[in-house]
Order: sequence, then structure tokens, then C-alpha cells
Amino acid sequence: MLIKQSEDFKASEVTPESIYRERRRFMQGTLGIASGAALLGGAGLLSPSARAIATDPDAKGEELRYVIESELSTDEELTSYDDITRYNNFYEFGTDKGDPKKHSRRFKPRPWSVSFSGECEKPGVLDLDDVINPHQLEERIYRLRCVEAWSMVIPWVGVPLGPVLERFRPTSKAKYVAFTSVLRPDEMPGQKRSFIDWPYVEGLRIDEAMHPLTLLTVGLYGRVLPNQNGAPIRLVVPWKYGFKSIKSVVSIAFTEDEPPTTWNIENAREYGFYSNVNPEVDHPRWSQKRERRIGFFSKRETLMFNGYADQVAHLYEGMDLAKYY
Ligand SMILES: Nc1nc2c(c(=O)[nH]1)N[C@H]1C(S)=C(S)[C@@H](COP(=O)(O)O)O[C@H]1N2
Ligand SMILES: [Mo]
Repeated sequence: MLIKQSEDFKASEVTPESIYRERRRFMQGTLGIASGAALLGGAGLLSPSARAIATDPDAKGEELRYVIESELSTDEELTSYDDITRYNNFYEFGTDKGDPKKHSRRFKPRPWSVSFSGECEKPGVLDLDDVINPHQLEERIYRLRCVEAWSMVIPWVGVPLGPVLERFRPTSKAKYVAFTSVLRPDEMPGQKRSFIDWPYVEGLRIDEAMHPLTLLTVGLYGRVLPNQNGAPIRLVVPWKYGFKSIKSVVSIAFTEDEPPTTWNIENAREYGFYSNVNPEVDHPRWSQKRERRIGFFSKRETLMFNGYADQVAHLYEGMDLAKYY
């Protein structure tokens, strides 16, 4: 197990049964997540370290509680909330980096659920509130500060995807996991045009999907995701290029065959299925050896697997990564 919970969080969990039930009642009731959590926090039921670790005063949206720092977080300086939320790729809202912030106001991220289907024993539906509320399920909610390939260091908040997938009991035929984004042309102006073949789709091999670094992400800077960053639920795969991290996910399917992926459909020569950050393999049109962080002038060397080689290199042992790019 690569990700541990902090000692403080453990302490906060040993609450008397009655308080625990009271907390559940709050969370399940008509009170919103934010108001329910604020009441509990105010009542002193949580240890300080188990509260959300918001570190940017400009961060907006509902605060996510019970967040634990991942031990795989980087120590690099975080990109500001403002930069993370105004410079985005989200073609559903347009192709310019500024479009998603400008054109996503009408998008409604709640209520939301994600369906799980395909090669599994227990297909079903997951309500977003079950992901955000850690007392509804066993999964822990983590903050993982990681470098988004090329440009930013982002403090994501989410649950590891693996244990969520396990609940639907993938069969031995489940070799891959296919993800699909929402299709809502009325709320997503970019979908009225055919920049790409909607909806956006992505995929992972099942062992990549199960890896503890792969996060089903619901927030950043301690608060729920803003629309332009993939509200209300998106993938974050820290050792792969950004486009693997599919936004506003509505469906997840276990498959026997490698699923189609949007950028590979659009341009197979430039974008493969694996898309691992790999400074040794040039993109057909540019070198991938160096990168520049937003807010910093000088470029730096890009690290193999985005700095997570110790954690993920074994997944690709024996594979020719120039062929499987
Ligand atoms: N549905 C959907 N998901 C998407 C995209 C998109 O256009 N549509 N763009 C991808 C690309 S190319 C990148 S770099 C990241 C950007 O995430 P960010 O805006 O939160 O930094 O989202 C990825 N996920
Ligand atoms: Mo991207």
C-alpha cells in the first residue's frame, strides 16, 4: 500500500458510536455537504488535520472535509488557484485555454452520478455524494499535490479509483477501463461544433486504473472542482500527459479490448493509448525533454513518468515505450 493515512486522521476516527451516527445523519440529511460539514467542524468533532487543507485564499466552491495529505505529494511550489482555473483544456467549452472559464457558467454539475458497466459482476451507479462523503463508504479522500505534465503543480482532492472499481467486482475479462465524459450540448457550447467526435472518451489498462496514484478527483485546493477543471468528477493520472485525465465523467466500463481514446481517434500518429510522460520519446512535432512551469521563466528537465518512476515503472516492464507511446 503506497498511500497511508496520517496518524491524526486515525485519531479523529475513533469517535463514539453516537457521534458517528449523528454525523451520518447530518451527511445523509437535506443539509448540503458544506453546511453539514461546517456544523460538524464548528462542534469540534474533527481534528484540525482532518479538515480540508485549503491553501489559496482565492479558492472558491464548497469546501471538502476529512481530506488527508497523500504521502506521494510533491513538495514543489503550488500553482495559484487563479492560474489553475483560467488556463484550461476542455474542448466542450471551446478550444482556447481561456474558453473553459468563460463559457462554462451554465454547466450544472449537480446532481451527478457515474454508471459502472461492462465486464463486472455488479454493474451499478455511484452517486457523487457517495464519493465526497467519506463516511458513506470505506474510501479515504486524499489531497495529492502533483505536477500536471508541462505546466502546473496542482493540489487535487479525490479518492483512489482502484477501491471504487473493486466494488463493482470486475471479472477476469476486465483488461481495460473505458471512461466517457458527459454529452450536454445545451450546457457545453463547444459540443455544438465538431472539434472532436463527442463525447470525449479515454481509457486505461486495468492495472493502471487500479494503481493508488490514479485518482477519481472531486476537488482542488480543498474545494469542489470548478466547472472548467472537470466538475464534478474527473480522472487524474499523474504519470501521464494531461489528456488522459478525462473531465466530467458519467460512465466507466470494464472492457476486454483496448478502448478508443479521443486524441488517438483524432490523431493516432501523435497520440497513443499509453501517453506516459516520457522525455525519451519525442512528440512528432516537438521534443518532450523539457518543460516550463507557469510562473517560472526557466525550463526544467521533464522526468520519466512525471517523477513517479519508482511507483509506476514496473507496470511497463518489458514494453517498448517508443512503440507503446
Ligand atoms: N472531457 C474532456 N476531458 C479533458 C479534456 C477535454 O477537452 N475534454 N482535455 C484534456 C487535456 S488535453 C488536458 S491537458 C487536461 C487539462 O486539465 P485542466 O484544465 O484541469 O488543467 O484535461 C483533459 N481532459
Ligand atoms: Mo493537454
